[in-house]
Amino acid sequence: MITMKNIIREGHPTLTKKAIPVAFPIEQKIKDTLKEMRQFLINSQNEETREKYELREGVGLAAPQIDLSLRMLAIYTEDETFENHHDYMMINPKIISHSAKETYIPGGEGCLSVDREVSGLVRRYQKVTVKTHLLDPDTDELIETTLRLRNFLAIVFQHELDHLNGVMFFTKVEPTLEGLTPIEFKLDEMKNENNKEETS
Ligand code: K1U
Ligand code: NI
Repeated sequence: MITMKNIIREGHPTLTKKAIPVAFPIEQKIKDTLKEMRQFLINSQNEETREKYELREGVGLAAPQIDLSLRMLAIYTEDETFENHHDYMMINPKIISHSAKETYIPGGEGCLSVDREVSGLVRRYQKVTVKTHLLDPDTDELIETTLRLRNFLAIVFQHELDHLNGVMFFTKVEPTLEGLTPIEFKLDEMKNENNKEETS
C-alpha cells in the first residue's frame, strides 16, 4: 500500500528529472504499481482510510512522486461540475494539441510532494487532447486512446505531466493572471449562494 512515506518531497533529485517511457510489453510489476498509485488516490479520498493512514487527499499522482522515473500517472477525481467522475491510469501520455485559451485554479495548485503553502497562480491550457495508453483496472488490458480533457481535469493532467518532465508547479507560479478566466467549481457557487441566503 502506498502511504505518505512512499511519496518523495521537493529537494529529491527524481522530482526534477525527466522520466523515461514505459517499455512495451509492460511488465506485470509496472501495471501493479500503477494500480497501487490509483488505490492511493481512492484511499486518500475516503475519510476513514485517510485518517487511519495519515494520508493527504489527492486527485492525481505521477510515478516520479514515488521515486519511479517512468512516464505513467493516475488521475481519480470529479470534474469542476461534480457531475462526472474521471478515473485514468495513463502510460506514456502525450499532448497532441491544446487550446490557445489558458486558465488557472483561483486558489492556486497543491502538490503531495510539497509540504508548504505556495502562493501564486499557474497558467494552464484550458483544453488538451492527449494520446495515451490507458490501463483497465479490472482486466489489466491496455487500450490506446485519445482523450479530450478540459478545465479542472486538463489542469490536473498538466500538473501530472509536468512531474513526468521533472517540472514542479512552484517554478511556474505568477502573482496574478490578468486577462485569464479561472476555473469555476459549481459546488463553491452553490455554497456561496447558500451563504448569501443565510446572511441576507
Ligand atoms: O501531483 C500531485 O501532487 C497531486 C495534486 C494534483 C493537483 C492538484 C491541484 C491542481 C493540480 C494538480 C493533488 O491532488 S493536491 C490535492 C488537491 O488539490 C485536491 C484534493 C482533493 C480535492 C480537490 C483537490
Ligand atoms: Ni504534484
